[in-house]
Amino acid sequence: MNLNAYLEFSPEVEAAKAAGKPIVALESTIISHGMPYPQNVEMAKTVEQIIRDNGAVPATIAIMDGKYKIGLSEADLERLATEKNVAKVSRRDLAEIIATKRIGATTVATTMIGAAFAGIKFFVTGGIGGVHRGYEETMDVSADLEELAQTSVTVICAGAKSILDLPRTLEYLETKGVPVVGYKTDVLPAFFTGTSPYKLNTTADSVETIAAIVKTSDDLGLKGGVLVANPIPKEHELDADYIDSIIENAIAEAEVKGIVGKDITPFLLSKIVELTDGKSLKANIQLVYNNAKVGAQIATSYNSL
Ligand code: PSU
Ligand code: MN
Repeated sequence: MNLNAYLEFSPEVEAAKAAGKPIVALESTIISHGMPYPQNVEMAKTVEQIIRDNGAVPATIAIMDGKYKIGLSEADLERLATEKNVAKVSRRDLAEIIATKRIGATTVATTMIGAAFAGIKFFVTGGIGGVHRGYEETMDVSADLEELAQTSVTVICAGAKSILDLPRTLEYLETKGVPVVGYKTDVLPAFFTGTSPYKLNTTADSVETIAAIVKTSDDLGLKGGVLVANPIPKEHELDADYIDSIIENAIAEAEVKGIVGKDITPFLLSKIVELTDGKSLKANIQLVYNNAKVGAQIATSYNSL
């Protein structure tokens, strides 16, 4: 069977493709495993609208009914947010979840794969997976990093949370040849805070510069993605010491409970929301909105090159 038989485009995305409009992909694990209901659905709809307001067309991606769905309806978003047993689909799970026609939410890795299949160059999310703390013991490195190394989709994020080992995550990306471009920053943003002690090699002060980097990477035939790190807006930042101590507590609880593998990131995310009394959720939503604005602007700029 041919690849297209596995893809199902929403009418909006289909029309955007036909018209050559800029399209921005969005992931669905952030909806099913990254945020509580109903804020997750609200966030998903608003982020799509922000992308439209900034001149691009949103394509939220998920696995449903044996298809890679590129662009979801409101009913699809609601299903992802409320159904039990929505699978968290990383690269290794992809063929299984499609073949067995289960409902699956795509991570950064599998959203990149779907976007590449669909001919979409840009993808907006909150945070990527990375090298976990305690990696020396567990060898837990997110498949997101391998995907960035091999799939040519630009990912706009707010850096990575300190649930991860940030310096090792940067080293890994360097080894794999993934450019990490700080948007108006020369240090890696740490998700809830706009800064960290970790210097970046590349800074861009305009969306046009980022679009030009992506275009040049394409022209050179370099495989792999570009990672754009866009700091959370100042007014939505959390206090660094406060959030770090919350994260320490969440990690300690995960250790006591013996949570590992694909369950660790969703566990930590929901624990952090609980321990901050929802403050982390508010910050998380705002940084995604900010990424949507910048991502749509980069995609629009790229389209005009
Ligand atoms: N980080 C967040 N929110 C998220 C995720 C990560 O702040 O929702 C999700 C993304 O879908 C990411 C996945 O691709 O978790 C990484 O999971 P793992 O660490 O198991 O690779
Ligand atoms: Mn892992």
